[in-house]
Amino acid sequence: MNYVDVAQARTMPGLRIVLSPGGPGPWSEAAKSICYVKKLSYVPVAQEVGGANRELMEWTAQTSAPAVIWNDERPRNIWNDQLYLFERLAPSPRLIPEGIEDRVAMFGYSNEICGENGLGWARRLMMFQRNLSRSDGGGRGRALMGPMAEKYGYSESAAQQAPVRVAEILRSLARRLESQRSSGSRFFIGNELSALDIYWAAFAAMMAPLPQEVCPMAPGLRRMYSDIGAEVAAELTPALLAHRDFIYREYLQLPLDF
Ligand SMILES: N[C@@H](CCC(=O)N[C@@H](CS)C(=O)NCC(=O)O)C(=O)O
Repeated sequence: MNYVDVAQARTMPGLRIVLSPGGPGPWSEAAKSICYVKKLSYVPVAQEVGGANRELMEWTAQTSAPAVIWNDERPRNIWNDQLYLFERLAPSPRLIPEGIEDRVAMFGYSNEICGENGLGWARRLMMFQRNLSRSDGGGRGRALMGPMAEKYGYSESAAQQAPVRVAEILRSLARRLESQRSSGSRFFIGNELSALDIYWAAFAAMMAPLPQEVCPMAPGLRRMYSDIGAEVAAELTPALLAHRDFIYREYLQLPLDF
């Protein structure tokens, strides 16, 4: 991935996406995957993971990735805003279902994965807890994790609750997939690919990263993503992982490149 820096990106027109380099950040990977499916080209811009990101703050009024900027329009910093923009710029293939019931379900489940207090959020709290409670103080990880833990709502009690939340969401996704399968669909919603399938595929990395050949990660990051505990492991069913594999195999780009 050839990143430009924020200062340079601000002078450019078109679609620019600020991404976290170095690993499969699930929100970033989902945005990249949606662009891939829609054949939307964009300029990748580097965020500094855990850093101050002052120029990004000036540009987008926040410091997380992904941030999506189209021409002079307001920056889109949240997954659903980003999805609406991508859908507008490239309506085909449609990733937001047309029928209202399907649309409500798609956004509801996607919010459970991507939204505040959702699966990605809660998994991250679990990672902070593991890291911050290490007997060696977490080493280099701690310098990175400390500021991020604060930014993303870490507290000991929130972290205690996190595996329960992750497990609950996985259970619900697995039930949905099973009922779709029994009515003859291979997708979470209706009979075609929606953004929900892509969100699931991207966020599954936070529990079971794809093999190193297609998802090259630093060993520490891979360990952190894979260290899910018994409660979450019990709900991460073979069917959920098979669905992740199906979506990557049929629709997305491998190997991943960050
Ligand atoms: N704002 C995004 C979520 C983005 C997000 O949480 N990004 C994290 C990914 S772990 C990030 O940028 N972390 C690195 C940092 O904050 O420096 C959304 O709601 O769609």
